[in-house]
Amino acid sequence: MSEGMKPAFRKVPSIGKARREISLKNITQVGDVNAVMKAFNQHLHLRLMKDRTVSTNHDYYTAIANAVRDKLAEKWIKTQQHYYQENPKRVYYLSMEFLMGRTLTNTMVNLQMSSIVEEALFQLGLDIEQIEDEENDAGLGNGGLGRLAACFLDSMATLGVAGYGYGIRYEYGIFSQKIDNGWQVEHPEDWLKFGNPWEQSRPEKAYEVQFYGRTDGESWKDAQIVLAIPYDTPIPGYATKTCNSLRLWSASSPKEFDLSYFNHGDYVKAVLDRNTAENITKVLYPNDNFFEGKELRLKQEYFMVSATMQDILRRFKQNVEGGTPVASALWSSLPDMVAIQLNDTHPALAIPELMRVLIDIEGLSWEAAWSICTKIFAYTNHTVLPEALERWAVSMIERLLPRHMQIIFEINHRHLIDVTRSYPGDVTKMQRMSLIEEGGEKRVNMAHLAIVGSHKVNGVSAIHTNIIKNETFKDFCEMTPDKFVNVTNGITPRRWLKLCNPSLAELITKSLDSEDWIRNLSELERLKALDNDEVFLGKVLEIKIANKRSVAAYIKEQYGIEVLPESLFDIQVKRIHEYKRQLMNVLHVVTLYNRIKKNPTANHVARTVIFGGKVSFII
Ligand code: D6G
Repeated sequence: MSEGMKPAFRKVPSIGKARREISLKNITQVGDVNAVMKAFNQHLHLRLMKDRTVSTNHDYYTAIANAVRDKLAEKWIKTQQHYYQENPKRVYYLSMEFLMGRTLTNTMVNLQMSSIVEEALFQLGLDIEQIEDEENDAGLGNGGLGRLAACFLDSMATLGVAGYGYGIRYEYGIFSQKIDNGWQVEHPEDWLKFGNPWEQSRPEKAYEVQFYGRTDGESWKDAQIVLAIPYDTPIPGYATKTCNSLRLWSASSPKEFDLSYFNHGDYVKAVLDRNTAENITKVLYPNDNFFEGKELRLKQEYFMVSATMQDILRRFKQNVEGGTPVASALWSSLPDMVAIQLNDTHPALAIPELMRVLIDIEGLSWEAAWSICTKIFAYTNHTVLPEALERWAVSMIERLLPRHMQIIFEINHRHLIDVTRSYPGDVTKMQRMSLIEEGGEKRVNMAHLAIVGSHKVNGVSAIHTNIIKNETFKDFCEMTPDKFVNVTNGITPRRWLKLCNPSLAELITKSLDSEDWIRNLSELERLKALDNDEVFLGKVLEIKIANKRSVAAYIKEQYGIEVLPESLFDIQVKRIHEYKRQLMNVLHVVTLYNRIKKNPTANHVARTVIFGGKVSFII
């Protein structure tokens, strides 16, 4: 029996003492605990068709995940029904990455059922922490950009905003890292191998996405078709009825994919070739802050954008006219009903795609379509590193998306007329502000496209926004200063405080005599009043040392290294990248070491320096 197969029967109290104490305090309804136990047993028996003698830890995880998921179903259906009835303005967050991590514990927190589930598993004699460990991370992102997307979803649901995440259901997310003889070795992470209890496929809502072909005047002809199948994940808000959706697309080939082989009788080859289409959503590009310029990545971007825009417009039509064709006057109300946030330029093809649909399919004039477009889109810039900025070769876009290339040229033509009007005769400014970079291989500057097609552009911290305003996009900011704003990135305190550090969360709630901080983090300001309170500070230190002991035990178990829990933990965990200055950090460690060597008897603070991170190799 392999390690992973060891049954999670509890020998000692299975959860940390502090965690169980918190659990027990919070349980008010014994009936709720019994109901969870019953649901767990039902899923084990009826869904997995197993009993306790043959079940693996993963089976227990699947059973409890399904029991928790059951609690979401009603909220999810009701929220979505409510959106159809009330028709609020929808906020769409388009992102090529969603770094969701694990869902079970997060769902338990947001549904306020952690204590009940923990107690139910305890009474069933199961080790909850071992079972939680069975869940694979949904690692559909590289770092900050993808985690920001995940945190925004949690916040929108908690605030009751009708928000939707749209992205790609990669079969392989970020690689798993092994260190072999000091070198990183990447392994594919098959996160869907045992199924994903949190997703619900909706094959009835599949769309066709077109690639290649040619333009005939202003229409797109002879394109190849790939199907986009939606998979929905519920996004419950914290302590609210709201449950929003994350919709991720998976590529599938249509029945008639590559008809030529079928027609020539090569049935097996025809079936095998379906993989070409299905490869589109196979793997996440593991680049953090680096533009690779591969055709498959461009396909991924357009695939996500095309399916998403069709879905957004379908929902709009369903709401305004019960699904029947929308009169052209009604299209002008689209910006009142739809806001689309572009997480970096990765989904920026949504701009020419919306233009194409409104003009070529819905019959709107260029002017009407452009006015709608620029009211709907907003663009978040994440980086000013030149090597990270997307600049797709015109020749590649022309081949893959011929009609979009025509539209981008037209957007640029009209944009440059505006530039000339503002700065007559300034040719170098026109060159700098063009969407098309000349000189060498012609390229589309996707940031310029995103800026021109949006009504707001934001940086992600005050300092970053100042750089994009004064340096990176200076010309654009001078021409349209009101477009540029700062929106400092944040994190959800539900996952990153309440869930990660339950003891500290409890102390905060007790000290403030309120749980309001869980929804409104600025409430933490009230802790300032305790900055000299010996009792409070003593408790904070106690919690901190207990947590550091857990980390020390983990490090011992994983790496066989003993660290001093009493030492200062100096931790840098992020993608290994030149601009993140891990090297500078190492030099600092060397400096500290030299200081100790020089003066060993001085009063040095013991320090444990911890690095964590993955490297992406670009070939
Ligand atoms: C989620 C929950 C499901 C609901 C669906 C609506 O999958 O109950 O029917 O969303 O999706 P749209 O019609 O808004 O795309």
